[in-house]
Amino acid sequence: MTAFDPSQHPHRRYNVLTGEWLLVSPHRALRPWKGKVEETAPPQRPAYDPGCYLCPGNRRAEGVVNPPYDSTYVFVNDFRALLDEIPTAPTDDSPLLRIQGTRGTCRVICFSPRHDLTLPQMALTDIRRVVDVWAEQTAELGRSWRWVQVFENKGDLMGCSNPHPHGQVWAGDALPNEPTKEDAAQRAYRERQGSVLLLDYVRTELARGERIVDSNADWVVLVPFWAIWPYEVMVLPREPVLRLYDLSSLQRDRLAAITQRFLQAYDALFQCSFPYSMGWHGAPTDAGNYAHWQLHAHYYPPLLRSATVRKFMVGYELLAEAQRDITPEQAAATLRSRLG
Ligand code: H2U
Ligand code: ZN
Repeated sequence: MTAFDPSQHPHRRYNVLTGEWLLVSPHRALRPWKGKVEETAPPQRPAYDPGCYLCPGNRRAEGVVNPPYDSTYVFVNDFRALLDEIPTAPTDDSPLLRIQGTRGTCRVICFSPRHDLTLPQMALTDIRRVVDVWAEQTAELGRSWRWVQVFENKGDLMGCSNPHPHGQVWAGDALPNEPTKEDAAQRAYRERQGSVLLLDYVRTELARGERIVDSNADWVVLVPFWAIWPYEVMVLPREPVLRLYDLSSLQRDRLAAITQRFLQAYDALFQCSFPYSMGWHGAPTDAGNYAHWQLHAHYYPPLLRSATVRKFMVGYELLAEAQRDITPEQAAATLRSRLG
């Protein structure tokens, strides 16, 4: 038997942020594919679409008319998943049937008045404006709500309902599952090691180099050691930052720049507008002590080997644990080769 090689032999990797394991099966990457082939989106869209509910001046589904906005535009989601006010929820007697009332709000963030653009196609100053809106929304909603989730679903593969460039922000009084796991892991690490988990992680990755996609004076883009999705990346500051609104003007400029660069590399990967779900995780916005936190973004793209072949989270993933074929190191090398 030959020596163990993580680029060839099945193994498990530990996600230090969530405490979950991942199965890596690099030898499977070359298996034949006779499964679902996704349609590719029509390449050209008009700069203005009279039928789009996000374009300036258009009427939305519930009758509200968008203003003639010329940069970003934020509005309260007409079909929000969380409401500011609800009656007090009853507690159930059974410990097996736990329920809690929850309050919050949801907004939609239009990134641009231009219907035909995506984030990486926008001018750098306009991407920078989106960074400011992410920060402003987190600051404003964070005054009322414990968790503010900024996110974007891009592409119909990720269930995005409209190609007009936009993201969302949901804010609520509960700490949802993913940040709860990250909070516990970062807190435990800080208690054990006396340092911040994700700062130590970035330093480790910069020293190793093999999973780094790109970096600049303030930011690192990497494929995490424990990435589940084929071309998943994390965006991390080099210095301690708790929340989006703590970023300096220069850090925001450099975030816009590195985001534009790696999103263009995403698009170049399979010559398509690369779909993903992304979102920001920063310290919760209640009065707790969150010195163990470090701001970061996750990008979860579904595509595996072309614009039309996606990864499904099914079978073993749903019933046992997540699994990937190409290694995070291979994915990082491929993304690096697509940087402009
Ligand atoms: P996606 O980012 O998943 O496409 O969702 C867009 C949101 O826009 C979705 O949450 C909202 C939907 O509720 N929306 C409105 O608020 N008004 C509309 O007129 C249509 C869609
Ligand atoms: Zn539009």
